[in-house]
Amino acid sequence: MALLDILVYPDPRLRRKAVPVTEFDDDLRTFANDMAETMYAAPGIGLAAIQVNDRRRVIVVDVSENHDDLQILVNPEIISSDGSAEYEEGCLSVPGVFAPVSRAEQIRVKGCDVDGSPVEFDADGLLAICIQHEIDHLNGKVFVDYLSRLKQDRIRKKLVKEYSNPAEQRPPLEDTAHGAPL
Ligand code: GNR
Ligand code: NI
Repeated sequence: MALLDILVYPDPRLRRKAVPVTEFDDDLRTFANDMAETMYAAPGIGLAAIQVNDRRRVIVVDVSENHDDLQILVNPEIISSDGSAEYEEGCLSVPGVFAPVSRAEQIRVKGCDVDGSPVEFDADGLLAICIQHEIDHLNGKVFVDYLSRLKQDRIRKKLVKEYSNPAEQRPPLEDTAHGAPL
């Protein structure tokens, strides 16, 4: 088990599009378990691989109070959605920032488990919000993208200052072992 470093907005690596998983091997299982450990330690209710600088389409979610309802979803997709609901969102990659975001209220999710077996289920409530938030990450999207430009500018400035991570000081983009070229 290992804790992974979480990228902080506006790190450009959060903008990369994740690639479908094709190899359901021990490395994937270890990585997914490390993601879950990282999510629980943060603590958070979800985590997308892109946030820990890995390009695979993998998310982990657990919206339970007792941390006993972990779901690891590989290549997740929303195949239908209904209604809309607003919720005060936060993100481990945007620490200390919370803002209302409107999303679908109910979704049907399709994907695989960590062994590559197909899964399909309905989600609503916080689970539906969290899965939409995580799939956004896999597509290079962060919840602040739904806010006004003014709010985005304020958040960017605050986090650049707090985490002193202006683009010039960061290492160049590099591909992870499983990342496809940009
Ligand atoms: O821990 C998290 N809480 C949260 C609260 C409201 C809406 C979405 C989330 S997901 C977030 C963890 C995270 O950043 N996942 O990408
Ligand atoms: Ni997030």
